[in-house]
Amino acid sequence: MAFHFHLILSLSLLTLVVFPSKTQSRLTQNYYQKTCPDFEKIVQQVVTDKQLASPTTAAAALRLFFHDCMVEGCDASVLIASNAFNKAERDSDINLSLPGDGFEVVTRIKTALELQCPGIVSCADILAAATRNLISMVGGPYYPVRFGRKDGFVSKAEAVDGNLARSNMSLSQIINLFAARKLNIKEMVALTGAHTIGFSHCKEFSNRIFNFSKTSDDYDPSYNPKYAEGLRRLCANYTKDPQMSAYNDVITPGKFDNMYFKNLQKGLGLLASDQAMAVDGRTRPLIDLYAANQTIWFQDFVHAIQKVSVHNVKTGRKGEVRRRCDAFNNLKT
Ligand code: HEM
Ligand SMILES: *[C@@H]1O[C@H](CO)[C@@H](O)[C@H](O)[C@H]1NC(C)=O
Ligand SMILES: *[C@@H]1O[C@H](CO)[C@@H](O)[C@H](O)[C@H]1NC(C)=O
Ligand SMILES: *[C@@H]1O[C@H](CO)[C@@H](O)[C@H](O)[C@H]1NC(C)=O
Ligand SMILES: *[C@@H]1O[C@H](CO)[C@@H](O)[C@H](O)[C@H]1NC(C)=O
Ligand SMILES: CC(=O)N[C@H]1CO[C@H](CO)[C@@H](O)[C@@H]1O
Repeated sequence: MAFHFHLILSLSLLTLVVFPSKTQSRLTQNYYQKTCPDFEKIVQQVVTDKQLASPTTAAAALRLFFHDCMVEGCDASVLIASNAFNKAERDSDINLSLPGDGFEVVTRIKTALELQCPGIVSCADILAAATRNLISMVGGPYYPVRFGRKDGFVSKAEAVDGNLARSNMSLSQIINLFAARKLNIKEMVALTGAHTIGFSHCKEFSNRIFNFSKTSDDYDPSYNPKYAEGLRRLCANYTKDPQMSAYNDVITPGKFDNMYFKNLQKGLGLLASDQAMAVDGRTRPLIDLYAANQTIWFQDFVHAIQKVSVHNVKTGRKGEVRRRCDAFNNLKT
């Protein structure tokens, strides 16, 4: 009897020891149920108002969230503002194009939540929740998100380079970057379907539309000719006006649908990195699959974005709940 009891005790101790070491297991869907019961309601209200007033918000938040998770994990490190002592992530060269709407929607949600349940909800959870709600608001799938992320203590501009894909990288380089985050080729393609919304600045694809072959002022022949001509007109003044941008998905720019993949099949992929996926044998079958069946893409996108959204999250004392999303609580850095 005593022996039996002892065995059960050590078994349960074993489970106690084994499971909590997986940080992710501490995230739960109802994390704020007792401490901030209106959390999801407030997120939804603010997000709806903001998206209706500024339809560019959904794409802005999604890109911001992805960038946050790829550098230091999903810990709101991308939201920290630089100061005299620290050049933060968001001021790295690649982040200069991160749009203000993404930051602003998080700030608004944080302000509303601090009135209702001060010091409870992390900025990292706000960004994860807002992104999920915005994706579904523009036509994408709604998926469960687990909460309990803490905000990180580190945000360095120099940590960004090499962790995020650039449109001028080769497909192999991009595949390796995703692989370094344990994201395989299928997950990479499914995630990049995010380019079904939002836009890109002309300089991100100007080399494809002006002087492509260096010997004459032509465009990348993998573009659909009418599309290339349109882009050349749109971006004619881009060096004088660096804000000039084009929709990532020229057919249904504001809708989260599988048009991005159908576009790639027709030479309507905006970035060189987009078009490369339609040509390369490692990715083309997936482009064709997702172009043919949006349901399958949604399933794969949900799997992949859920994986991204728990990437390297901080829990317990490895992070804090920031009072404001753009500054560490302890201002000494
Ligand atoms: C495959 C590698 C990827 C490359 C090379 C890439 C590159 C880019 C570039 C250059 C832009 C335009 C930025 C600008 O000019 O403002 C952009 C926009 C965007 N990217 Fe990606 N991206 C990649 C994957 C992803 C992934 C995985 C996601 C999300 C899951 C994502 C979400 C977005 C969104 C939503 C926009 C539009 C932002 C807006 O309209 O404000 N991208 N991307
Ligand atoms: C891509 O462009 C960036 C910035 O324009 C440049 O610094 C980098 O060297 C380029 N990378 C490749 C692989 O060509
Ligand atoms: C393309 O090349 C021509 C001459 O080779 C030059 O005059 C022109 O400025 C170039 N255009 C761009 C956008 O670089
Ligand atoms: C480019 O600039 C010229 C002269 O400043 C102007 O006439 C033209 O409308 C501009 N084009 C675009 C697409 O903004
Ligand atoms: C898409 O795939 C789903 C799941 O495999 C299947 O049930 C559905 O019939 C497919 N739809 C089309 C249009 O092929
Ligand atoms: C959105 C955002 O914070 N953008 C910043 C990017 O970097 C420039 C230059 O450092 C800042 O002025 C922007 O505020």
